[in-house]
Amino acid sequence: MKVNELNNGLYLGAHYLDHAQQIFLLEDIRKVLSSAPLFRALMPRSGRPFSVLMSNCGTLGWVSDKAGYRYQATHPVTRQAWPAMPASLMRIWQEMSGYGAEAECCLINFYNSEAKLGLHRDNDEEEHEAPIISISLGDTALFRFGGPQRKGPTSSVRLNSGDIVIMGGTSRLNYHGIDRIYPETSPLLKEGGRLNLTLRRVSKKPLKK
Ligand code: MD3
Ligand code: FE
Repeated sequence: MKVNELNNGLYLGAHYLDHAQQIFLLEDIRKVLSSAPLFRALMPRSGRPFSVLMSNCGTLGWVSDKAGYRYQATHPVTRQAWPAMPASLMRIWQEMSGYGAEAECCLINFYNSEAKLGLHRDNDEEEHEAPIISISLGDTALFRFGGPQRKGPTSSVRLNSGDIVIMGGTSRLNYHGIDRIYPETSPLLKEGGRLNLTLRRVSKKPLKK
């Protein structure tokens, strides 16, 4: 696999997962979603719904509602603990993060052909030393990334099914978003659309004794 540095600490590994690996991972994600269904999060204050549907697995999940953004241990609708992180995702984190502790959260984003995610930074984690790792499944997305300031210049790249993105170093807190989904560009999801998985460390590593 060739890994390309797009920006300081921002890496793209095209075709990280082959088709068979994508099918196995998708099976694991379907199991997660059968007990922790996708929900529609609301933006803080305005209460406007995200066009992206979300769920999580791991010990913590990212949620958003009128009260704000946060990580919490339970699904906002079912009130149950999030399903455990599948071994397939733990392996990817171990292989690619270079971080000496487990990921605590996998945020699952589902995009239908109309969904987008506006330019934002991921800053709700306590730990910024760990990278964020993204895996794309299904239809191709147009990913836009910039720098530490909202108004700075941006570049765009297409993310295809099976691609991995690693956001570490100085890119960890940079602005990014998804401008569009290209319908019918992947046969992986029968219903169409795109799943994005982001692996995250939320809390600081316990100090070594
Ligand atoms: C660059 N997700 O869930 S993943 C998100 O495709 C999110 O669903 C997008 O942004 C998606 O927060 C993009 C790639 C990504 C994730 C986090 C980053 C890129 C990043 C953090 C810093 C810089
Ligand atoms: Fe993000």
